Amino acid sequence: MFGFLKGKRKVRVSMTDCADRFTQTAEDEEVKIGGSADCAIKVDGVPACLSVKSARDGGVELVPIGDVPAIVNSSPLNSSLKVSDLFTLQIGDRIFYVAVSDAAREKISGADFSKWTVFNVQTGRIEDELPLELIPVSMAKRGITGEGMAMCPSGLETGFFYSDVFGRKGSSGSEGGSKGAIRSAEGAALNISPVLSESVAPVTCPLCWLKFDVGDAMNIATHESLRSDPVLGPNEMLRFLPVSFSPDGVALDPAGMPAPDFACPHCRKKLPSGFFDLDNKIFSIVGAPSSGKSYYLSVLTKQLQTSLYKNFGMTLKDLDPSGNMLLTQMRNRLFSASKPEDAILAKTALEGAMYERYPRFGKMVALPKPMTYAISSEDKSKKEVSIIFYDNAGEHFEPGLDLEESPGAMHVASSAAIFFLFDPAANRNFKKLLEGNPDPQLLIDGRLDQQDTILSEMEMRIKRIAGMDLSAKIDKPLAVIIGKYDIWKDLLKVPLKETISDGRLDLQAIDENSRIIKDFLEDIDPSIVSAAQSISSDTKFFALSALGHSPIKLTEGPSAGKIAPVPEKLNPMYVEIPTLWALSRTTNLIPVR
Ligand SMILES: Nc1nc2c(ncn2[C@@H]2O[C@H](COP(=O)(O)OP(=O)(O)O)[C@@H](O)[C@H]2O)c(=O)[nH]1
Ligand SMILES: [Mg+2]
Repeated sequence: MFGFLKGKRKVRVSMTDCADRFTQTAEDEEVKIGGSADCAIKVDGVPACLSVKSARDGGVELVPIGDVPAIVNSSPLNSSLKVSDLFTLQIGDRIFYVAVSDAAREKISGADFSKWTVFNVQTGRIEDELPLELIPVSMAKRGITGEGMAMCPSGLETGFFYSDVFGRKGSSGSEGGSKGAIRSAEGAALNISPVLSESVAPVTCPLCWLKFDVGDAMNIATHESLRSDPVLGPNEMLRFLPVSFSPDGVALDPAGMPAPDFACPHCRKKLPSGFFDLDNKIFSIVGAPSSGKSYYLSVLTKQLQTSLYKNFGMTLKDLDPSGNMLLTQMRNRLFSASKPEDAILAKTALEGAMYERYPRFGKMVALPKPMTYAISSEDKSKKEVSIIFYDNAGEHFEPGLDLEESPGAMHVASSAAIFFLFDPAANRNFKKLLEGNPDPQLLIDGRLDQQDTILSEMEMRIKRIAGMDLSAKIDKPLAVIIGKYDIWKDLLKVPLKETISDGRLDLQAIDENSRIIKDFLEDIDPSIVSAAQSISSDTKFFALSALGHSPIKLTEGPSAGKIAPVPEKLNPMYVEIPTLWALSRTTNLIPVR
């Protein structure tokens, strides 16, 4: 107490070792860091390196001691230096974070030292996220030299230069890399520590959902001698950053062959054709297992194509026939079947055919394949848009699945709009009201209804990834869809309005229908309504049916026991309306009234 009366204040210093997260704290008028006996904070095997004191005019001052300078905020400490409440410290090859305020201590204890973000100092582009000790191997594997790269534990913004910690191994560049540039631009005495900033004009990869700058996209070699990629393996063509181009601007691979296909610099997978020319929108379909996502998606692409053309004179084009193949097959199976057993769509298995393995943050994970379509208008003033869907296994939305190990549903965080497909056939209150209805799904017992949990889990994930407060609302459109409308349409006492007329989408009719469906759902299960409204400030409620009829339970043949649609009764209802609404919210393509 009254320490200031003596002219000197004590400083409380906490130093955390990045390797083992071990934290030492000492408090005194002067706290020395190093290996000698008078050091209150010990770093074995080195002499005393620096002393931490309170500065005369407030704040904290570092004073070098001994011959070998410590590196503070990525610069050798050659003379005394005033620091703010948190700084990085490197002594030999050991790295530390040092806090001299309670706020900084809290920040460090909240950081996740098991996960380091590797980023480009100048562009802010995040390259990787992985444990510290795996960084050099991962960088080498991906052909990144480390020049201009820095890293910090997840939760902190200030980090260490890669070259300071791991040396310049594998680097072919000179000293004049980004580090030098930053130093000369900002001056040696200023804060030159690598700070993670927001990336500039990034696009989101539709395959691994990481952001990158357009200029960082890789090209895919075409010359047969260039088969084998250091990351993707011997069967894939080399991914490279182009340095030469043909006269018409197409990148040339190292063997001089035109290489027009692009790959994401993170996962290195091929981007859909036209990716950089289009306005890309991810529409995420979220729903419990068996809520009807796969049937919905299969019917949607067909209905959307018809509706866009008939009502608005627009075309829906398959942008990626090989990537969309599974969905095309499902759709053909459903619409060309002549008997129920031929129309059954297989359950979407977690990590099954709808998924592919991608490198993400240094490990291989299974992510759902994107299905990409382009919508174009005859009106050339309207930019062509690509819409991207994924067919997830419902398990991917359930709580308890580790996001890092199984990030398969993380597209919700990058999406332009979210469709939450609510399954009335799995909801107890709905089932009570539907007693006597012959739909075989209503007789399936013992299924746990986790739909409200799935919705709140989705909210947590989106807000966590966006770094948002849980009480804040996202502003992207959220369509809450009560599916299987064929089963419950008689429960709705008020008729729904037509939402398309005279070549326009009637937003007022959509609003009115939304209110009718919301009020109805509120009576049956208010938890879904309140959860949905707390997620997005742009929530609307829809009703639709992919099949338009109740499927039947097969009693004989190899598919006995399975539930199958009846091909001649296929009669989709309102299937494309939420997509048209989401398009009207996120593009200028759809004429509205
Ligand atoms: N009554 C009715 N049943 C449907 C409809 N759409 C899908 N189903 C049934 O819902 C079940 C689950 O569908 P599926 O698309 O595999 O669900 P997913 O797990 O969410 O992909 C299947 O038995 C379908 O027959 C519909 O519009 N009406
Ligand atoms: Mg499915």
